Amino acid sequence: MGGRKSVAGGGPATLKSQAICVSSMPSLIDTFTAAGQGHVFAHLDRLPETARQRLLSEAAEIDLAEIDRLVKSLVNASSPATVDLRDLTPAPYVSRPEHGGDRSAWEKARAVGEQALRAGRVAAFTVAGGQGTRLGYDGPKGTFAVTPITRKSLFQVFAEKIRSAGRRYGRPIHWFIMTSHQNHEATESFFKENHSFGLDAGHVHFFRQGRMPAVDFNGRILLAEQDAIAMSPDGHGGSLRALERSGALDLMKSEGVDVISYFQVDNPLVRCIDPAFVGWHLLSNSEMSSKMVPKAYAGEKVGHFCMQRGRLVVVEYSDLPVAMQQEVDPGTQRLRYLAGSIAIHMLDREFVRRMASGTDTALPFHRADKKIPCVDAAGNPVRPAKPNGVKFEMFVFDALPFARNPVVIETRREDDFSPVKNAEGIDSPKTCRDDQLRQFARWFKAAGIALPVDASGLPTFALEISPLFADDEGSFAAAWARLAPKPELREGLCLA
Ligand code: UD2
Repeated sequence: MGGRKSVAGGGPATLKSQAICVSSMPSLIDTFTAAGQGHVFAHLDRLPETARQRLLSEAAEIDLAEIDRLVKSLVNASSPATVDLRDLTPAPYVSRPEHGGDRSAWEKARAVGEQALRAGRVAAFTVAGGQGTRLGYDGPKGTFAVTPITRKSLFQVFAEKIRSAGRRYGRPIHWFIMTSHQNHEATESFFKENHSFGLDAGHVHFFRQGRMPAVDFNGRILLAEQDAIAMSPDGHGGSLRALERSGALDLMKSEGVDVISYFQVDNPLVRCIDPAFVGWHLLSNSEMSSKMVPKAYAGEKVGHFCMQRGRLVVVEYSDLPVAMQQEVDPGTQRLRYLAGSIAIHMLDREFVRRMASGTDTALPFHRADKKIPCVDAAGNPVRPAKPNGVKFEMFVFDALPFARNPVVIETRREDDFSPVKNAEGIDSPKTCRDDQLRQFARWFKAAGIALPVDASGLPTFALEISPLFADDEGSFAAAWARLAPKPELREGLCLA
């Protein structure tokens, strides 16, 4: 197949980094000064040459016109732009068969998805640029160990699911991984050390997402150090322009890939490759499709799928008034805004290109007030105790209103969603481990073997099933049936 970009020596493939052109120093400084951001170079004269170059190259990354626009609309405005909550109604979605959905339509979708997979049209895409601050884990989040017995990392779980799907459909699946400046090298090294977890390294592609400078509450760009701008990742919405800028879309095109299966790095339960989802996306002639789960409780921290003046939108939990989050539908007696977004999407390749071009289709930026370590005008470090500035981020779900025929399908939470976000409590390593164990027990049960479980379905002993052994109920039943002799069902059982 033509056009593959892999690193010589069989290492994982790195796509283009964002092209940075350091313009001549005086003109860059003049431009910043004219934009009221000249203080960025206040310490330049005192810096050694390498530090000067570093600062200049960071400055050259910044689109000053964009920052000016964001400062005017989100920071300085007397009433900063807020999320538009007018005319919202709950979005329709395709129900699962067990909730009244049309079983034959689901079967057809699955068949269409499988055909696309056999034709090599689908790539996996993980957004892994986030910082894992809430988890308190120092390192790329994808390297965090999650499985109950063998302590596989998130990345390894995804790799094995992708390998397994590639085997099943007779076509190796390309996997694109978006990193950030903070974790790019560490992520690549992790894959190299682990030989890409058995995947062909030429099918694993890394690229960095873009960055945005943070500003203070007067719109002045903050310096992290005398020689460094306070830059942070531009949000998972930045993935659309990073896919384009890195050459990933061109690579997909040359490989015949036109469907991108998008998921977050924090969710090991995700069905990285779900034929029915691919099928619904293709049958709907959709440019962007999403999975929903019925919210577990009113205040669950997920986005809400809504319709707004004929367009599909996601309103984040932090933006939807509590009264609306709690509203009950009198007909069904369920939450009115029931459809929760779990950040699993299917994207059409050329839709991503259109969104990335930014003409008429730019994703909005959101403002996040944060405590941002920085240096003051004299160059002394400041470690703020309360928010001292603003970061700008894009959200991928803001692309939905621009998409043709977006479709939302229901999925089973227990088979698609158990993220690791917090060190303890909800969405923690413990809840995620238990959810994996419950899934294994359900697969055994469906194959006719009752493991001892508690009232919540949690097995009384820990075990593990590799995605290479089975990745759903059906494949488990088949793999278990082939197994001879059968292993003893006991603590520590690993099926690989
Ligand atoms: C996200 C969704 C929420 C729900 C939830 C499900 C937003 C704003 N909210 O909440 O509606 O769907 O997920 O789990 O998205 N990331 C990057 N680069 C960045 C920022 C984030 O790659 O600049 C990745 C990050 O590595 C992670 C994902 O995006 O995989 C989610 O980021 P988050 O943890 O900030 O999102 P969260 O949990 O607030």
